[in-house]
Amino acid sequence: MKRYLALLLACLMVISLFAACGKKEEEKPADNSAAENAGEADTEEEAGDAEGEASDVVDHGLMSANGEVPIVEETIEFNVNCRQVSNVTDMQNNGFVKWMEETTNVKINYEMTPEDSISEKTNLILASGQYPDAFQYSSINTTLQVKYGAQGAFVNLAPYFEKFGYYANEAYAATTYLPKAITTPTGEIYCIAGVNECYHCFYAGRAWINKVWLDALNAEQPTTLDELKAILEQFRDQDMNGNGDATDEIPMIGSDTWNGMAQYWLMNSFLYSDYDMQIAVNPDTKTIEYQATKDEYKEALKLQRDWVKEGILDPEYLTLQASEMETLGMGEDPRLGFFVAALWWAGVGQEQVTDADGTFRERNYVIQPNVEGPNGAKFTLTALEGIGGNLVITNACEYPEVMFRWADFQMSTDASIRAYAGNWGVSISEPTEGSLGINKEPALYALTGPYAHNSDANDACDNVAISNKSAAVRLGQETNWDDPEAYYDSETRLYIDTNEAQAPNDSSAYSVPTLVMSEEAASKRTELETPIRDYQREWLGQFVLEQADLDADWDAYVAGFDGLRLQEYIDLLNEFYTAIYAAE
Ligand SMILES: [Ca+2]
Ligand SMILES: [Ca+2]
Repeated sequence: MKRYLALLLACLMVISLFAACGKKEEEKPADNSAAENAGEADTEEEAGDAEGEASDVVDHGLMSANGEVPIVEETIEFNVNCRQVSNVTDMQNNGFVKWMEETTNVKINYEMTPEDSISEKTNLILASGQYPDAFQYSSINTTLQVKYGAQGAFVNLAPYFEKFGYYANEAYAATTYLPKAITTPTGEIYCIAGVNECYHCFYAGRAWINKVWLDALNAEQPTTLDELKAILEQFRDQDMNGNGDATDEIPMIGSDTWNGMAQYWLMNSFLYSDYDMQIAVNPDTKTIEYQATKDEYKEALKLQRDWVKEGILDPEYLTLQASEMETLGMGEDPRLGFFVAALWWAGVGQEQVTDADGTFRERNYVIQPNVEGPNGAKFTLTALEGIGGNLVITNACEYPEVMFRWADFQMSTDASIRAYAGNWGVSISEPTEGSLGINKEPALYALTGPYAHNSDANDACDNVAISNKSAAVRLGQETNWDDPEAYYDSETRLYIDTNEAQAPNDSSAYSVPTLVMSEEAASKRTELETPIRDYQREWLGQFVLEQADLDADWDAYVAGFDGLRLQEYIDLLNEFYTAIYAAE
């Protein structure tokens, strides 16, 4: 800490010197002497409390103009802790990492930790006080940022964005949620977060219906709950898979796979469900409300209770494990009529089962948009924040400004494409003249081999570089639209399905955004959430399976939230929601 302050002071002096002389950025010291003299500035206490942006920024005057590379003339090295992901087999010798080093003159010495123990490792390092220069993708969430940031362990980057930000600022300006989602209640920013606009993740509350069975019934895809019910009844009553047994079809089911909870897919025909805490913004009052005590929620439970009783909603939907649903869906005869899951392969595998008609079974299931409920409600799960992993710079870093610029440069479009798909001339090439991407906009690049993320090429650095993985970058891959098979590339199909079936029903006005809280509030939030979530889920199951009575026991259920301090929880959310978002 003391060293950090000293550095800061030294740099302050350098900055003011430059300001006084009116020197330009190009006229900078040729060596690191400013840093070496840092210790001598210790006594000038008054400078430590100086206000304004410049006082919080370390600048050795070694860097090129913002956005330009190389960032420094003489190579500077940093030690960075980072998570090991399976798609980057050797981080130190990774093609993208090498390219970054050559391009920026910033060399990173990586200390890698396997993905499943990175959180534990990070906590150990944080407790030890022996910090690397930075943590990259090391599970340092906003709660940890606020905690250790307040202790001075992390560099407040807010003024760095202002003074040195170029590509990061550009990337954030193109979103609605950054930098808000990483700014503390007192205005600090303790990380550079990447952007990851996974389009199909924005509307990931999907469901899939058996198109072969629909065609056999001469039925259109349902648009209302009533129409859906009529179809499910047919699935129940008829031998849809033609195996001589009219009872082995499962009309509707879900599981605990990603967004596989059918209870919440159905809920969205009554009121907005976030599939998790059952909280939603009321767009009229701009406040957060609790959904699971509302009349509409009760109506949705009644419907599920009735559908279970009628044999069109399999009661296993409440408890089924992801792998169990896949087992049900991948047997010799297709058995699933309709299932809820973000990804179709959670229900029927990915091109692994070939049906009697010779097609891959997964192609026989088409996306089913949310349907309208009895009161006209039709929502869809929406979460528009595309935030990637982050880089957190610590107080051990001698050149935080260079580290910042290094991360900032990774957010340029070129670096982001390289990190995502690999290097030009190695994994990607210029797209064919006039070709289109997955998004049917002009393509940005063409793959020259298998997608580097899925191979052991060790050329791309996806999910571990600090990238601007915008929708344009993700969907900019050249696609041969003359080939009918193009649609069945997973990313392409998910994009098109999401765009056509989910996005038109955007419910983002109801979706609770990221709320960066004070340390105390964040820990209170965590403490309150688990019991509330458990209680709501427990009762949902009991009501639907008639272990509790929706009429007789409803009031007791609602009253039970008092003991879990539900109101305190909602008030806490609103306190921060109002502070961060209500001004808009
Ligand atoms: Ca049947
Ligand atoms: Ca059958």
